[in-house]
Amino acid sequence: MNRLIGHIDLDYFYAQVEEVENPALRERPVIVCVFSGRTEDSGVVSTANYRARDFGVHSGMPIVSAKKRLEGTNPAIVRMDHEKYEAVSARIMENVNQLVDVLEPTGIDEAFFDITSSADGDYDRGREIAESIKKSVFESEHLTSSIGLGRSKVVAKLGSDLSKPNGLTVITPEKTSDVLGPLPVGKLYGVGPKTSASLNEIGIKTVADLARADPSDLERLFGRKFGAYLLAAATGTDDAPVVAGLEPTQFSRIVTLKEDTKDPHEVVSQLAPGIGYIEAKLAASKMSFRTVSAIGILTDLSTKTRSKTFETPVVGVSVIHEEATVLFAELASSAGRDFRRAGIRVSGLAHTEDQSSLSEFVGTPR
Ligand code: DGT
Ligand code: CA
Ligand code: CA
Repeated sequence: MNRLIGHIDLDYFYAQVEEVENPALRERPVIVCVFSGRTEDSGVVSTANYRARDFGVHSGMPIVSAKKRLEGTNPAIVRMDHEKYEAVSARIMENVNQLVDVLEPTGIDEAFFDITSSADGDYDRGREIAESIKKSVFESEHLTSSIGLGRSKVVAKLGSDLSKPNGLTVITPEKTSDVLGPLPVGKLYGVGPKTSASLNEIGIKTVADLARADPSDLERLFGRKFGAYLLAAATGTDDAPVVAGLEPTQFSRIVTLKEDTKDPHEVVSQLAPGIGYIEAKLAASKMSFRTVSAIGILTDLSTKTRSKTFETPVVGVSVIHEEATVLFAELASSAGRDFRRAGIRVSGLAHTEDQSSLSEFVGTPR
């Protein structure tokens, strides 16, 4: 199956958080500053909104220089409040974690995610999921973000950068070399100014140049491991997995049906391997679930979902088979169309070990 790896990066993060808190700032250049305290203005710009960037202000610039560039523009100079941004970041990560298969936060305002399974390997479906992530972050925190979607972490990261701000770049496997090829090598994740300069010296300027480089040349210059990485990065074939940084909150599987159908028994029988996959995930992570959802993607490509939530956590999947048939029958009668794709999701996950320790705890007199 095609891998669908995403990278989300929040736009001008600290400054945007300040704008959300104080919307009047949107009309002005905003610089978020780290004051060193030596003199009134000593310190650096942590980040700036895009209005301030138009005047050449950027992260890491001395506050004095930024102020000079912004003379006469009525700039807002805001003191950095790291705890505030951490709190917003934590809420966003929790939120996005619920919309993807696996989330790997890699910084205060960015994370990789894997949606291969939720999207059933399909890039149109992947685009919809990415749009729903952007929408959810905007609706919950009023922040815009940029997302890249592609076959590898390197491609995804590059994509989020290409679309900034408030963008979505979907780079399908077929388009990968066309999109990456013309870019300078320095755009690749893990290729810093030093590596870039060494590559340029041997005539490798673009990603396309790097993709056709002689592997033994790269190995000689950069060592076996990094040499191989560079080649994989340039061809979009790096297979580094997205490693869960947050507990999963759901497991899901969506399949494309062999034929469009309304028959719930047929749908569930084709979903059997998917339910097996969910069973394996639950067992491997020792988790129970509370909610089963049936997801139907109809012939007009609209998505309908129906869920059942149990009073107590459920271990094992026999109940999924039973409930799925009921839920798909309900979906079919209300939808009026055939299903083209169908999926199962379990959510409300909890560690089964926590439950046993909880019941022991409850049984202990206090
Ligand atoms: P973007 O992603 O280009 O729209 O803008 P930012 O501001 O989100 O940039 P990013 O993603 O590189 O960094 C995320 C946050 O990290 C940023 O809002 C502030 C902080 N940050 C980035 N670079 C620096 C720096 O050089 N110094 C300090 N103190 N903080 C920084
Ligand atoms: Ca950012
Ligand atoms: Ca970032």
